[in-house]
Amino acid sequence: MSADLHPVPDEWARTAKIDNDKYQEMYRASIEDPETFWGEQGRRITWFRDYTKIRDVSYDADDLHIRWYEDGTLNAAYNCLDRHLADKGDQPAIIWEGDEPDTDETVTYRDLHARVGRLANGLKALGVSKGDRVTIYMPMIIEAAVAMLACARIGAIHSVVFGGFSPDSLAGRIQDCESNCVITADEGVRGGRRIPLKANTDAALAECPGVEHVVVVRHTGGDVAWKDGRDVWYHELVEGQSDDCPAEEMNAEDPLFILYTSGSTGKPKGVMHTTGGYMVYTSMTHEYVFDYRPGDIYWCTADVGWVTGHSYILYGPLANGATTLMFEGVPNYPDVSRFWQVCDKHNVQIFYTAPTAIRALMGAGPDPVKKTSRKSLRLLGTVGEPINPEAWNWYYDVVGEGRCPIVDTWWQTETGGILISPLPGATDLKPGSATRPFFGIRPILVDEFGKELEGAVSGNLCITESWPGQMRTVYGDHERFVQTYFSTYPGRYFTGDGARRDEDGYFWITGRVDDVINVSGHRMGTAEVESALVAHDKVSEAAVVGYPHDLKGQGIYAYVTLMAGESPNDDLRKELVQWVRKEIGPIASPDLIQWAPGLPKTRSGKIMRRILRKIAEDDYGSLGDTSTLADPAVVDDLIENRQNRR
Ligand code: 6R9
Repeated sequence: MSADLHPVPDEWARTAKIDNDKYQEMYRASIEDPETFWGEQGRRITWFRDYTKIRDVSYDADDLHIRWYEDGTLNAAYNCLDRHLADKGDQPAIIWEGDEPDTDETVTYRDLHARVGRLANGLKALGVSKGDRVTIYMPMIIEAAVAMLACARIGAIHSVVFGGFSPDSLAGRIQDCESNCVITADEGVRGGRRIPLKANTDAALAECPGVEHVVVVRHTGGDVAWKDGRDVWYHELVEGQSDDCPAEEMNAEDPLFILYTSGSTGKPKGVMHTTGGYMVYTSMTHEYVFDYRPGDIYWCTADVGWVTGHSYILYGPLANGATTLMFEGVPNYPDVSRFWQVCDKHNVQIFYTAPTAIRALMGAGPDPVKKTSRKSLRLLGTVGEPINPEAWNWYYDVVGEGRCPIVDTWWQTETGGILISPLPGATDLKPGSATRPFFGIRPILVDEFGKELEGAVSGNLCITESWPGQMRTVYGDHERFVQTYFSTYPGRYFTGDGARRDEDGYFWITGRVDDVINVSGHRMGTAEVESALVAHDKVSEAAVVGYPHDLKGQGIYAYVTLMAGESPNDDLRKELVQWVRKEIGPIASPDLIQWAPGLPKTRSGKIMRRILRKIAEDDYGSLGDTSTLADPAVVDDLIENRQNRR
């Protein structure tokens, strides 16, 4: 047995919902007879009208369609709320912990049901109805969850935009899905700093004439501008509304939400998820991957603006009648013990966070962790990017004191839920490996020609069969859906990730193989940062690549060519960083800018990113084939002048 293998602890194998025998048996059943398997699993949620059809899927580019439970009807909010009222009405549904340590609030299932009902009726009073797109631009407060569920209740499609995005990014997302209603707050607060959400919304809406209503939560009480007739306070909208709002009967394949995510080309795409399959899949993965047991306090530290927040703060946990903790703040405010203090304060059993947070906290040493108890913790999880074994071991030894298994969960906005992950009672752990596929998931590795590779090998990660939580289309652009995911390797879903499979069949995700950078677990398309840079009037050309970054996993490295007559200087460098923050948001800020008099291009004018990546990684020895370069001197210059990166 290899030294860094952590076998399933006996107690876990005995008490968990799924042990290894059960995993093997269920996995086999899910692959051999998916109809029966998913037909049974579909019953874990409540249907208004039962389904008779289970799946109808074709990955064929000419007729690409993905349908699950297509003649069933249900409502996502009903599944998250109403069905728990009889036996869990008084149980906490959401525990909210504010940015300041002395602020918190607990909402029971009964309270949450009532609050969702009132807002749903309020939205209806504004004229929002089934199929409308509602943009939600909110801090991590209970009203964000209420807003999502209120949309689901009336059949409106929510599009949550992360509060860290700029007015321009928000505007682009509002325009793309033609939202007519925005729900926001006066301000957000994170780590003691205020974020002007309403002011950002106002700026965005200057470019979005189609928005008729802006619902504003009073959160900090900060001053805001007001547009009469368009803006309405949340508390005034819900005042006098009935708690009771009948849940709209939705078809399984009616859209539940759109969530924008960066791709390797162009503007972000609106990943569209539908109702039935998504609810089945998030509820099932939440129960089994986290071995959720009634009464557990479960905490996922993501923001609801990302898919992890959608599936594993909100829909999965609430569908299971769990208690989910929602945290407004950041890991290092007021100090770097905050995560563990919150675990102690609320008696958290299951804790799910991102490797970037673990690396940052690891940098502060073990003492801030050790001064907290963490006795309640039973299981730890990670998501968003590969976790390096060093960080894994620190998480395991220092945070979990060697007592808590770690589930390293691999998945994507597109997949809706977790596809590759250990199950804590079934899977022996290896630090840095996402291990084995979840039920019904068939991952394969292919070479660049699409040939399936066998055995212990590295390749491009594809999934051959559909699963209920899979995205259905790119909103408004089905062709882009087909092109992006099903054309590189016809007949398969291509993830954009590379992976290695070891001799035990375990998967090790190595990272993106396309032009997407993973910065602190957040996806950023290089093309997006490039187009922001070239929009600056002193920039003539820009190329952006990722490079290894100790805390963020990957950092953003920009090569910038200035307009003729402009000369590089540090003020301009700062100005460009600010510019990108303003154009996209702080998460897109370049970490390093290198002035580049020219960019390496092929004779047909394509930028050779492979070479730029190597220079950014300080790996000049192996630039690979440079024979197609139009002007090899450009590369020598970039290597020589790499010191002027900052
Ligand atoms: C859920 C989420 C998806 C991309 C994905 C991959 C990376 C996510 C990972 C992981 C290694 C893990 N990723 N989880 N890489 N190990 N456990 O993060 O969705 O924001 O769409 O990002 O993140 O590269 O393709 P999303």
